[in-house]
Amino acid sequence: MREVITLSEFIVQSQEQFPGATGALSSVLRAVELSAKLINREVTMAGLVDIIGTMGVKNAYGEEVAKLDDFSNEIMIRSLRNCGDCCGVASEEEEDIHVFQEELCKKGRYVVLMDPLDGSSNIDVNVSIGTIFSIFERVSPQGEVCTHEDFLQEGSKQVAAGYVVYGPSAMFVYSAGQGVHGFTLDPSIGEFCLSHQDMTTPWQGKILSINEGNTAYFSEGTKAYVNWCKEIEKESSRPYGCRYVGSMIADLHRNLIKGGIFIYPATTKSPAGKLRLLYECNPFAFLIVQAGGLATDGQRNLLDIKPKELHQRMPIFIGSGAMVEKAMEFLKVHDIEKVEA
Ligand code: AHM
Ligand code: MG
Repeated sequence: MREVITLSEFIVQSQEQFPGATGALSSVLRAVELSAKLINREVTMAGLVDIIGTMGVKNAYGEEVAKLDDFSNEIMIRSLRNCGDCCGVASEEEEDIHVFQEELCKKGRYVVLMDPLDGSSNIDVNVSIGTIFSIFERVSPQGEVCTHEDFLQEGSKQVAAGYVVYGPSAMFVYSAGQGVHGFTLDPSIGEFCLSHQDMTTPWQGKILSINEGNTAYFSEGTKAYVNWCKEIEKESSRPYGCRYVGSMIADLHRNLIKGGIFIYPATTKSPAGKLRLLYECNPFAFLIVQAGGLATDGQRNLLDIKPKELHQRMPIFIGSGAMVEKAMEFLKVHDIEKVEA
């Protein structure tokens, strides 16, 4: 008798808990799972074949698109189109939304927002990268093509979100609003198997993840918090350890398990921060809050922010609740109250 539960089995079993569920969300999740397996295969092979490198094409922000980014984007779009329950996709790699015109897709109930391969600067150095996804129920009528409004919804309205980390093992971590669950790919059977059920993050952690090289561009509040994290105070385990891979998925995956805070703040160079609200901040905010942590832009809950545009950037303070609250106190005293005084 086998003990293993695969991701596909888990998705179907979870669906049973929602009376009246049609299986449409399960079908979208399985499309993401299939894409993840295909992307993982390419990422694993990247060191062996000539797929590494850039195509010389720029994405919506003028950044060079690496070949694997492009491949991952195509794979995700194709799988989501084929599943028939998704009516459109927004991707970090594309300027505008992908509206699926097929009759079957028009009947689809869900839209997917994604960063098909995040951390792309780490691809050619064989460091963990990953796929991030966020699923919303459309607000436009089923049977018609999807609209921008379907994608510009507050993060709190996500029905599911997750990420896949392509690391020493590939892992698929997701939440459909009933806890966070992690599945590790068993390459011998080609299935993601339940390895981390009901993941929770410690309320107080010991890890600080921030690109400290940008200190000169930080606000006074961010600088003061980072300095406080480095002070000695035994009762609260300070100084905290600094860990920063530069792949959001790797940094947040580690912090989710071990406890810690990940910060990509507003800087004088990028006043809205670097990371995208829809493709990076919202899905992680949904997951971390589900795991018992907090996610803010320094002042507001990230999940309450109504997006204005597809590629909107947002500062992010996310992770162990006590650490996020402390960082917000510093921002309040040094940035907000000082400016107002
Ligand atoms: P990308 O979407 O172009 O890959 O950029 C996002 C990545 C995140 O994974 C990571 O947290 C961040 O950029 C690192 O940025 P920096 O190198 O400025 O610290
Ligand atoms: Mg990204």
